[in-house]
Amino acid sequence: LWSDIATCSVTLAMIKPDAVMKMGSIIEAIFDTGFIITKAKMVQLNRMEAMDFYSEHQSKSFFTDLINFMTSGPIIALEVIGDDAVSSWRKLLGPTNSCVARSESPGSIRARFGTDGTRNAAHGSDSIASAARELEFFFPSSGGRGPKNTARFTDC
Ligand code: RTP
Ligand code: MG
Repeated sequence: LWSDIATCSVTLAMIKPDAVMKMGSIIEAIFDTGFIITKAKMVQLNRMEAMDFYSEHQSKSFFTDLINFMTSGPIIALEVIGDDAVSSWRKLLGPTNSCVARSESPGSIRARFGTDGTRNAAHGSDSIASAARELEFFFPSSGGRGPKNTARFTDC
């Protein structure tokens, strides 16, 4: 049971536009590593939404490239739970740059499914506070229109 693992926690994983066609392999890697997916949503971000999500990077030289990339097609947002989810998901992701990932962490998601420093297949929250903000961004507690998500994973 997940309740036996004191550090069971939650993070926001995202499959980026370059890797949506490889979602099957990425989701398989998520389960093979022992995570559980508790929410999932495919959406295409508009520029305002992408700039809001990545607002911490607005002054960076790569910001425009990042926003162009992140709005170029649909993404898949995932709520992922597991043992120390924030850091263990980022470990599975590998280094930010997929070229670096292929030399330093060959089995990682970014090594296997990403292309370069921008097109790097997937995202992971970088702290527990970021995870809370990013999960609220994609899965607002108010819910919006449509069926309410009443699924409960009570063994975590
Ligand atoms: P992420 O937030 O997407 O999980 O990635 P990260 O923490 O590993 O890297 P971060 O520094 O937060 O950068 C966010 C995303 O911006 C793009 N990027 N491009 N060309 C560049 O130098 C560069 N640096 C970062 C990547 O898509 C990166 O994941
Ligand atoms: Mg980041």
